[in-house]
Amino acid sequence: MSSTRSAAPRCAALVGPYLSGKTTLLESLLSAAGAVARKGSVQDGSAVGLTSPEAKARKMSTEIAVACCEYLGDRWTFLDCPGSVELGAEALSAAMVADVAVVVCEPDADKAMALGPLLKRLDDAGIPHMLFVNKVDTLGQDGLRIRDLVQALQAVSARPLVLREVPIREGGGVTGYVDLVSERCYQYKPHAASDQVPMPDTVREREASARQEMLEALADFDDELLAKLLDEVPPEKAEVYGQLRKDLQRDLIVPVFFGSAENDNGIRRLLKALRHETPEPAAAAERLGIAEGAGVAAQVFRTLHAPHSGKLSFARVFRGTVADGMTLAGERVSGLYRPQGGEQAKLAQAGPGEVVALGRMAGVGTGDLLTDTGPSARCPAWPEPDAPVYGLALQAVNRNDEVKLSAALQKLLEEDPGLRFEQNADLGELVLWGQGDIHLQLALDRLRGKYNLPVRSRAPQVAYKETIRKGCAQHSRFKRQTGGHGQFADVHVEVSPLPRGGGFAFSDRIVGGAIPRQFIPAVEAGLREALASGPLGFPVVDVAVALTGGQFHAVDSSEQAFRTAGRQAMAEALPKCEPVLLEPVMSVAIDCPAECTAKVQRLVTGRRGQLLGYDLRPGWTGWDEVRATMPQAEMHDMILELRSITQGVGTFTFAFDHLAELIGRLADKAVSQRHAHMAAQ
Ligand SMILES: Nc1nc2c(ncn2[C@@H]2O[C@H](COP(=O)(O)OP(=O)(O)O)[C@@H](O)[C@H]2O)c(=O)[nH]1
Ligand SMILES: [Mg+2]
Repeated sequence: MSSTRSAAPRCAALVGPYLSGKTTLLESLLSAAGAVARKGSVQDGSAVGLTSPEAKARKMSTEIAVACCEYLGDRWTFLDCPGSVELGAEALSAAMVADVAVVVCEPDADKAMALGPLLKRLDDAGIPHMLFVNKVDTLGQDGLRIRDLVQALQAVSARPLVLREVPIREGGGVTGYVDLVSERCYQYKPHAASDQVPMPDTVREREASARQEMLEALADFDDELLAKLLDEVPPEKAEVYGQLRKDLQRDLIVPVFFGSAENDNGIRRLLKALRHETPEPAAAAERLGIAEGAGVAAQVFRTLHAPHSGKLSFARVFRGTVADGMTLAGERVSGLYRPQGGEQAKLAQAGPGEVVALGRMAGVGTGDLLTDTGPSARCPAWPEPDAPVYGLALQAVNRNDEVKLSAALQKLLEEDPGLRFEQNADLGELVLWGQGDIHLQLALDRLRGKYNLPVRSRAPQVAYKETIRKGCAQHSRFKRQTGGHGQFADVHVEVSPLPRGGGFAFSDRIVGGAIPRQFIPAVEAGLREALASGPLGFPVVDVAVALTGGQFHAVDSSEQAFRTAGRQAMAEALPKCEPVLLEPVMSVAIDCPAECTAKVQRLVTGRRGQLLGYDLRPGWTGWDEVRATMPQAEMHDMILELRSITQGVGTFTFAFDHLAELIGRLADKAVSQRHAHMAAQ
């Protein structure tokens, strides 16, 4: 099939759940292609896919790793992606620029649900993808049948899954496979290419029915093939390959392969399928909205601040030739590299299809399309980061690192657009937001490791407020005699509660000049100052104050004195007005697979939430959206529980809704924590 040979290097992203074996698969692919002499391992941190100190320390992928190889004369770039749901944005970025995504999964039907959101994202973006069921070495003789797994996975895929090979199972488990197009039969050999063997009689029937299913799936998208099947005319192999290629390219079908990355089984089969069926880079370019034409176009999919080389923008070239020193997006390319795992080899130039790292492009960000004719422009198809669901309050261990901290956070945000930070002035807190604890701990590790900035983190404070339940009249006098002239101000106020959301209202009911006009704004300012921290220690809201009377002294009264009197009046009045704590309540929409809806509802009520109802999640088949209101105090670690009851796929969005009175044990606890916090300041 030389017609499928491509001069331009093609690119496959390895995506799928954490621990499914992507990094091991990369190692196996590189080893089958002869690009590594000896297979590295995840356990000892020697795998090519573990590039950063954080990844090596955790023995898990924490960012996209790039690795190139050549197989049967074709050049390939593999992008090994993190599998953690918290780092999903990174995986999607890689898939965006790839020609095909290989979704790696485990042979476990109970874990099928975990693949749903990833498959949907790939479909939404129109990214061709195939499934690789890894770890078939763990299937015993009576273990799960691949066809049952495919059926379970079909429930979470909008596109038909098309089995491309059937397993041969003998003795202990899967020992080989029959390729359903060539109908050749292969026997696995440990860490080596499989041997072709005669087809055992035991699989003949299964092979024929699986092949028929495959052809019928293809015929759904091609009338000519359908006509042949109806007439029982066997299609040519070349035609079948052609259909497979065409349907994969248009993301109409999801071919399914299997094997064992650990034992290097099924790897050459996968490589050959990639070779024959992966679309040309032009298809990805079209998907990204890159028009054909002259000039350079490269799409940035990752940004890294590397300790030695400085900022690196990882990009795939789709048009023209990128050269070191040229001007791209109005900036000079200062260093052009071919990434290979954690290493960068210097390059003079790179052409269409290649994945490169561009040095020191200060104004360029992930998602930008770079051309040699204008400024960088964000790719319109580029996915927006998911809304954050987990926050941690940060504090530099060394106080004088505060300025360095915000500069380093800016860099982290450039590397990871899914992070946000928020300066909460009321609470004096810097809160880092992201997708979960792994995501944020990773950011903190980078602050410590790369920027030498040790930081402490804790759960963010809840923005409690307080108000009053009843009113009172208050007379306060401020009088001081110090040496020369003294200070004097006397005020009568009436304090009363306002409805929720009322804020603060001041009215002036002074008659007959009991307090001269010019001092009244000072009284109001003093009253307002006292609202910053009420008797419970929180900002006071929903209070009205009327200034009803007072006295002044011709010499000793001043704006300052009336301001102090106002503040004092408020401080003295509030404790008499039955202060009560108000807690922020959020409106929340929780998305989950429908089989988890009941559990999610229990999660909501278990966290003092009020269920408002649930509906189908718009645009998602088999998913619900549960609507509720929930106290902010209950939401800090909610994502952890939500993930644990939804195989990691549940998610939510939230927004402030209202303040609600909080009394009893929880209120007492919040107040005593606040007082302890204030005492420690
Ligand atoms: N039995 C078996 N284990 C595997 C296979 N592939 C990977 N593993 C193991 O699964 C674990 C996770 O592998 P890794 O490649 O890091 O998964 P990733 O998170 O998808 O990158 C490691 O302990 C691997 O040794 C396989 O084919 N068979
Ligand atoms: Mg990995």
